[in-house]
Amino acid sequence: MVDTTQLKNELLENVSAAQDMKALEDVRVAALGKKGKITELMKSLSSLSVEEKKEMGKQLNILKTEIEAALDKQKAILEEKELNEKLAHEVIDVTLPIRPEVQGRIHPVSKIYEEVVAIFGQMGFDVAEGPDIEDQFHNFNALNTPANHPARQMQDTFYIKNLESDDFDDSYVVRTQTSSVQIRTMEKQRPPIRIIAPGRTYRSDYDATHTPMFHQVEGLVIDKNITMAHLKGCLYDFVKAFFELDELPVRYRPSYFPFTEPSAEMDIGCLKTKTELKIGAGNDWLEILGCGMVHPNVLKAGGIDPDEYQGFAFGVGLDRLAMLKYGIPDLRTFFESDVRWLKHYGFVPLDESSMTGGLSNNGGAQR
Ligand code: 2NM
Repeated sequence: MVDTTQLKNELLENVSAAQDMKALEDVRVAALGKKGKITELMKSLSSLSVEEKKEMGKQLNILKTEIEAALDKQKAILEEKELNEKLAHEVIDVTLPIRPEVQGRIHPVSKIYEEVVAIFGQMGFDVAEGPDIEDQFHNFNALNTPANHPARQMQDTFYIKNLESDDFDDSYVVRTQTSSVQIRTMEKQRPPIRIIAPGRTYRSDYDATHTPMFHQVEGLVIDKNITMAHLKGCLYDFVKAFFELDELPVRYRPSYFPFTEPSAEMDIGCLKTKTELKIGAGNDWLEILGCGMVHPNVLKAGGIDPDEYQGFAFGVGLDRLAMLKYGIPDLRTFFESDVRWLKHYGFVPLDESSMTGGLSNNGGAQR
């Protein structure tokens, strides 16, 4: 019978001497591979007596387990070493000066975001934010969107399983609109309320004008004696400021949203030719946003008495505004991170959007 102690010490030494993955693999093969030392010993068991076979087999199994454990431990050490070396190599010095040929640009959506915040900011609106992942109460129920409403069907909404519950009603969603932020604001703030909620929203949709993630701004005003006239005045001022026009024809068409009553869609006057879209002139109309008077059920869900307070709300797509204002034909290109696209459609940093200093910096002349 062979004494395995010496073999064990020898193998353990080899394991800890292995300084990279390749060397460690060689040690493993030499011990446990087809022709490895432990494997060979196991094969030789058949020539031993029954008693010896039992004793030796036991020793070899223990040895095998010990060597495997040592190999695993050394593997973890080497992996961490490799990762640290890689991280040290790939470190980026963010204080280095930029290379002029790769100067960063402001994405058109960020630009539009700044413009919209600047306009509503001057009208006295605060910016409110909320989570991208919402519970169904804030995304649907509180917005007067009952369980059987088409907007809740699987093809539109991305659901996220609640790990603490198998009940589908407890699933989370990635918000389909930012109205959930308005509900959260009503819950914690008493009227008067005047907020806009800009941010990312998500729906299962994909073509030239729809992407699964897109950007919205929704606005909410709640006070005593708020009427549709306030809504119209506010939104008229907004579109004129946004398109940087003194005159802009608008019209409202009746529409339906579960969270507003009455609901409307706002169109702006434009001229559509084969090659161009000119906003502010001509006999065509372009749909620009949805709006309405906040439904009493929504006020109630937010803890506000609809007999005492009224409100108006609106929602507008930031990506769509960017496409219209800066003439970008395909929405999908917004999210492809192509630096050539960004160089063409992006904006030079540091040109801030403000109502006094120029909203879009001469309609994009400084791109
Ligand atoms: C829209 C159109 C109409 C809206 C309603 C609310 C809330 F929370 F107050 F009920 N927020 N946003 C609204 C109303 C959104 O998007 C097209």
